[in-house]
Amino acid sequence: MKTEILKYLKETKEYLSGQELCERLGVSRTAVWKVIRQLQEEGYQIEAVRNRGYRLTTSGDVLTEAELKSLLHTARAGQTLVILKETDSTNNYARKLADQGAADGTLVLAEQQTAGKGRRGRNWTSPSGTGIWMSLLLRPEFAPAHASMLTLVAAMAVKQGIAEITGLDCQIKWPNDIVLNGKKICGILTEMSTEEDSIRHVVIGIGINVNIESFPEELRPKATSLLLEAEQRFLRAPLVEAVLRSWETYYETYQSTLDMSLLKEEYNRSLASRGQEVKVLSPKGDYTGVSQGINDGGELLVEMPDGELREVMSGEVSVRGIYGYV
Ligand code: BT5
Repeated sequence: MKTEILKYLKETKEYLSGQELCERLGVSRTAVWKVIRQLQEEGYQIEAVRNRGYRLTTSGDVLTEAELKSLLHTARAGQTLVILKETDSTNNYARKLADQGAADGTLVLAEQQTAGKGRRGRNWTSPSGTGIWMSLLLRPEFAPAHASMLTLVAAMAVKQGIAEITGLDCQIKWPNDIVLNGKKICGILTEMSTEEDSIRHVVIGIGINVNIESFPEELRPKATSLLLEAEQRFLRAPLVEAVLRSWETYYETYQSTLDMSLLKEEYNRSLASRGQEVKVLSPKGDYTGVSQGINDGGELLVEMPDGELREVMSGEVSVRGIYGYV
């Protein structure tokens, strides 16, 4: 009922009478009033005027189930929602839910992470209320070998979602970062659980710095937020909605070929390093070459000085720009 009331309030510019709400929903005035109170407590500014009814004056930056459900247009992604005040890592939480049988498309979101994870044991700074810290659970039918490319697909969705909501044109730093003006605005961590030759589940963790005002000293040279770049605050829920909607479109395309063949052109247009010198930090020795974009398998093609084209897999290496982080 909360979701429906919120929807009606958003659709109605003028006052929505309590009587009308009761009739539409078939509930008592007290029941409606209780829900309005709950919404106010969650941060919505709702005017209640005698003989006229209720009016939503502003939508605060509310990240609740009712808010997201009132916005979502997806078939699966986010149709089951778990929203937490605090957790160690939404990826860990989603994995636990997966082990308990949670459905494909389940989305876990937290206001704050106390031990947000990056790749290879690194940390992800996730302060309260200022970012999107979320994990999407997938139960794909395809073989484990195809899962690494999901990070690239998710990166495209984040870039597109940010563009739609903020107008900002981000770039992708292969394989898992979204960057804006040379600094990291989003990181993606894809984790998979397999059984013999099949996928049990995949968790795609996405961290987007939305309204973060400042970063710890050591992150300042390479991290940024939408607020810092646009000098404006953004509501998180519409951004979550836009990212999930884009995700479904790109994921559908991906699933039709199970590689990047239909997506790579667009991906490469967004690639921060394209045509630039990059340093590949590999366990077998570092080397430098020119980034030529990804291939159908999602590997980064790096052209060596002698013209040899090396295919770089995401699992084994780090890629750095020659003149800085990107
Ligand atoms: C990543 O790792 O970029 C993956 C980050 C994934 C975070 C999401 S949030 C929801 C979900 N739940 C989780 O627990 N994780 C996922 P990596 O490429 O290894 O980058 C990590 C590095 O980025 C760190 O070592 C820092 O240098 C830097 N960093 C940490 N927090 C940052 C932030 N908020 N913004 C920008 N850079 C950050």
